[in-house]
Amino acid sequence: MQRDKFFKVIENVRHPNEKLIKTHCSYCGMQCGMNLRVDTKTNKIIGVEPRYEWPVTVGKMCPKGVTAYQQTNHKDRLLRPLIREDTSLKGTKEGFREASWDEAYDLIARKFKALQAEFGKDSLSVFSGVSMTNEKCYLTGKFARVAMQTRYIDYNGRFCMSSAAGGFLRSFGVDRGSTLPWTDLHETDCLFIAGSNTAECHPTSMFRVWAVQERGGYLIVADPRETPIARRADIHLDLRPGTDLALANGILHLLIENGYTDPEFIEQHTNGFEETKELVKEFTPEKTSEITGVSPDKIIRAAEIYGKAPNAVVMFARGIEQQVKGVDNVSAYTNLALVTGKIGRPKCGVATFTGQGNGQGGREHGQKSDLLPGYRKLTNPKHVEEVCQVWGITPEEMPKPGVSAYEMIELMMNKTIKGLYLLCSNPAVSAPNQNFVRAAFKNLDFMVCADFYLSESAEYADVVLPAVTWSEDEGTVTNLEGRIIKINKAQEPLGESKPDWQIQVELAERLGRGQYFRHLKTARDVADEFRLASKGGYADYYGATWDKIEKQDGVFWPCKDEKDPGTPHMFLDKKFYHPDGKAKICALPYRPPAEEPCEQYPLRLTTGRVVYHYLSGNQTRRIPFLRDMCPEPYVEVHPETAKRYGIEHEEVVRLYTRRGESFYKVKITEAIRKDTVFVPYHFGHEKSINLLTNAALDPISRMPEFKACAAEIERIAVREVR
Ligand SMILES: Nc1nc2c(c(=O)[nH]1)N[C@H]1C(S)=C(S)[C@@H](COP(=O)(O)OP(=O)(O)OC[C@H]3O[C@@H](n4cnc5c(=O)[nH]c(N)nc54)[C@H](O)[C@@H]3O)O[C@H]1N2
Ligand SMILES: Nc1nc2c(c(=O)[nH]1)N[C@H]1C(S)=C(S)[C@@H](COP(=O)(O)OP(=O)(O)OC[C@H]3O[C@@H](n4cnc5c(=O)[nH]c(N)nc54)[C@H](O)[C@@H]3O)O[C@H]1N2
Ligand code: SF4
Ligand SMILES: [Mo]
Repeated sequence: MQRDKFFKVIENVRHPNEKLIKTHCSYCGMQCGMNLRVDTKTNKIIGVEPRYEWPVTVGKMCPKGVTAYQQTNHKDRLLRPLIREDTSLKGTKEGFREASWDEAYDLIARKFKALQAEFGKDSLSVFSGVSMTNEKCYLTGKFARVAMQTRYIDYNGRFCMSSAAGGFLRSFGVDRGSTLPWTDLHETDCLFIAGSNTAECHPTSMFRVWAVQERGGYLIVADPRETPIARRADIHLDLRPGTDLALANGILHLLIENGYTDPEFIEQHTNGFEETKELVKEFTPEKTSEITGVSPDKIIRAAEIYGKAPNAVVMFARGIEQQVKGVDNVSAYTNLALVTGKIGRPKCGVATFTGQGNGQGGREHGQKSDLLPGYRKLTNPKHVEEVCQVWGITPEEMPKPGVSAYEMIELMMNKTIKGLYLLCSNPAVSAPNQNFVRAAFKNLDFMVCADFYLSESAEYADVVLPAVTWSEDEGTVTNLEGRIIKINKAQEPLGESKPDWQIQVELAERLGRGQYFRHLKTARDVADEFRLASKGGYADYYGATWDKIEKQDGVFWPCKDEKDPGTPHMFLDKKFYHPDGKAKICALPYRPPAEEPCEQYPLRLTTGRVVYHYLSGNQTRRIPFLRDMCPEPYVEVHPETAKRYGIEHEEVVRLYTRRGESFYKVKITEAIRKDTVFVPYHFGHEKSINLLTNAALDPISRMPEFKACAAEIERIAVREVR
């Protein structure tokens, strides 16, 4: 529909007493621009419309975005704190009673203090997430270290962005998810996209992808499944799950062999080329094909297309990152841009599809076990000193680095960690190896969970605190480009719910640490302190004031001061962030997945997403339209594989691995490899595919291998399924 026609239509349906609040979607890293429609009589959100003037998504939204507003006044909202009365019912929705905030805070403070008095400061932990604003993410890091005084804090980005972060840090010396703005993408000549189901997971990027092809450019997609984007690709590299490192090395070898490199760029701006060239020699098209299962001619053609393209962008997502060699995969695909010099200029570069709404900002400001605001390191005394000055504590008081998200859960199991403050994550669905995770949560002495709906994880809590949705608070988030944008408040918090930052300021008071928090009276106060804390770090947000964000349609970090407009393109000066200013081309030997198929478990299981649901599904499973479109998980099986097992479409089968089992309806589809099965992970309790997944961790990013493990299907008596 044309823009003007569209506006006529929506003007007609506008409520007489209606105001529009300019904001962005609550869900993925695209952060589509939207207006929330608010009834000025009731001051309640009543709907949404897209924002055409937003340069990144120009009026586009997906099915989740157009229904996101239905979260705010949903009947399932938690309106008051809950206290668990019956601990024998842990792990269920039952056994809670409503309580006042005072009572909840008193109980939390009493329990936390008692655990720390008996078992030391580090007996407590914080597990958080990045669906929160930068201000909340920043304050959560400070709250853990200054108010709870524990070393144990980590967050759901460990399951999401940590391999991309690790790979970019190694290759470039800096981790900004995209080296170029999205508004360049449609103008490039070749998109090489690996392990991203873009059309379902970042749908509002697709018009730029199609534009590349419409202009005569090329699309190369590496994915074990024929996803919607793979279907339209010029080359679909249909590899076996977990074999990307061989594929990237094989393509790199051909780029070098066939003279597609940029020797001057390599010489002046990179290290590691010779060693890498030697290492990839053995990855001939035949050997690469043997490991990956992709035919040699496709590999040769992909290298030729990428090599010849005047401008090209290499992009990837969790398909390559959620592996025990996720960091290596990121560096290996990044190598393609570095040897060809297709980086550090417009329309060229490398980008990961950052997942969560604030997956970029949330990983930069201190929620990770080893990081402080501005991407400062806890292991660097100068960095610690700088943050201590803002926080008003001494370096001796700063807790040491902790451990990664899954490793924290292991410490809960062995009772090193006895208390947990969980917010903005639902690990009882989304963490790997669920049988273990759920037992670890049961093993805790005391658990607090802040959420706006009673999540599967909240069922394990002793106290549940009602948080607010994104539409009931303001602050900034950083989208997948590295652009800092503003989320605006459309409605007052429902019931007695409160924003997380306010909960933490009030709780700090009860924990006897109020002096470090009580000056923070509004989200803006937190924003000002946060900008200061990031100042001078390489993820410098100091110059990204709310006014500048408003004036310029967002601000790309780094943005050092009031005059600095920010940095849409990284490395235009060909200066990378390693001390010698050069990027690193990495020589990366091939490693197989942690668990390979065998006689007992002959199939490869991979997991991921569908367009209708978001992450653990705690938000989207409650939205009627989304639930109707995808009410339950299923297992994708190739027709030939189905025949071999004698199973039919929609029949329920038992799917199992070394760690667990679940029962799914079969979805027979030719869009998957014969040796691979796929299950979406947005469902809880006995339907969670994470009962089966492997918690093997990448040695650098500590990211679990959600994308590859060995599995088997068992035919069971056909139940009532049709
Ligand atoms: N609809 C929807 N959109 C979302 C989300 C959501 O939950 N729902 N979540 C957001 C978040 S937090 C994230 S992290 C992103 C995730 O975005 P994506 O990474 O695009 O999503 P996934 O479905 O996890 O996996 C992507 C693809 O990887 C493929 N794959 C599996 N194994 C391999 C492999 O070994 N190699 C390669 N090359 N590919 C493989 C899968 O077949 C799948 O098509 O999406 C964001 N957007
Ligand atoms: N098998 C498999 N497992 C996976 C993946 C996979 O591909 N396969 N992907 C992984 C990835 S990439 C990710 S990102 C993780 C995500 O997994 P989770 O961290 O579990 O993600 P969410 O479902 O977003 O959980 C956020 C929870 O916090 C609540 N919430 C939202 N906003 C706020 C807020 O501002 N404050 C508070 N207090 N609560 C809030 C929501 O209601 C929800 O219950 O899952 C990982 N797990
Ligand atoms: S879920 Fe992502 S793509 Fe869909 S409307 Fe929201 S931000 Fe846009
Ligand atoms: Mo994610």
